[in-house]
Amino acid sequence: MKQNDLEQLRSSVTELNTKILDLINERTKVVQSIGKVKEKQGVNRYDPIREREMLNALVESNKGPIPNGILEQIFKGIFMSALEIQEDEQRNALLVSRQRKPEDTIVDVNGHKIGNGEQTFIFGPCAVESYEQVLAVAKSIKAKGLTMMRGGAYKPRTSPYDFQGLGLEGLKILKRVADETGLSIVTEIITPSHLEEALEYIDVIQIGARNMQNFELLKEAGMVNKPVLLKRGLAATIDEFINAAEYIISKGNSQIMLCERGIRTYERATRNTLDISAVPILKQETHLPVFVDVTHSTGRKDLLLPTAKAAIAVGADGVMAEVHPDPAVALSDSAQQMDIPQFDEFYKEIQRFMNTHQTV
Ligand SMILES: [Mn+2]
Repeated sequence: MKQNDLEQLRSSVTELNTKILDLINERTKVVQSIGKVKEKQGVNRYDPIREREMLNALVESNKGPIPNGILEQIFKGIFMSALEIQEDEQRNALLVSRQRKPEDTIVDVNGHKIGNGEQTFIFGPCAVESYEQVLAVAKSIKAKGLTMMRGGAYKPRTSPYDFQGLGLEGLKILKRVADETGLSIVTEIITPSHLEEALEYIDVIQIGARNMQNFELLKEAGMVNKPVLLKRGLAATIDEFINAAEYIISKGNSQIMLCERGIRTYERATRNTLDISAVPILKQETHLPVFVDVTHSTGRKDLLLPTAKAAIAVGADGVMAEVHPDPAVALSDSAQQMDIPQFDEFYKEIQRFMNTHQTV
């Protein structure tokens, strides 16, 4: 074969490649239109039966020389790519997605702005146990010039025989302390039926890890005019986490903060495994502020400070940790809560870290 012939053949291949490319793109456009129609009808975009029919038709009309097995492989690849494009579009179309809204969402809690580039700290006891207990922590928070406090009145616990929280009485204690100190209250609500009653006592609705896929609760939280702190489920993927936030925003409430709190892995050195890379991923994928809960992710007091530094270094909008005036007698999470002197030291070190590393 002469050199010229080879070049000619190669240029026909190049030409055919371009034709195939144009056809694949044309096909993709048609598939996108189908996707839009299906979306309106609310039907699933992936239709395996239709895919099988198309493959069979192709095999039937195959005149060769391409073997049927390879033909199927090629077309499965084409089908798959179209589906992936549709899935990407679906993800980018989410209301929480940064593609949809490039600007950061800034959550306003009684005038305190979260997500504006400065870090917010949320401290407080695991559970509300008494007025005196909450007040002691509140004073220590207030003394640091901070504005927010956490504390659980409803405690979803692993065992039904563990302390379940003071319920409404706990909310009243939180409200009393909030009124006396001016702090804003973040507290977990575990069922839609408690929500309305709780609203007058609290400033931020926390939806806990165990309730991240309690869709009724998410929808209800989406219908109220109150910021929501949504924690990542202990076995939830980032995609599932983002979709949980979508449940809230889809009902109208866009004042949402995400909180990474560790996920369950095989590792037992920590209570959960802090997925620190979730922070920049969530910041890229969504426009919502992102917190890291260093208490529940590590379950270890000696790791609170290093993980809080990591959270700030990696771009978190805030850090959450538990503080109890006397952790040894705490009714829940006693091993991992800081006492007040430890809290003072923790906060001093964190501030020192932030001053030496310009994080904004
Ligand atoms: Mn706790």
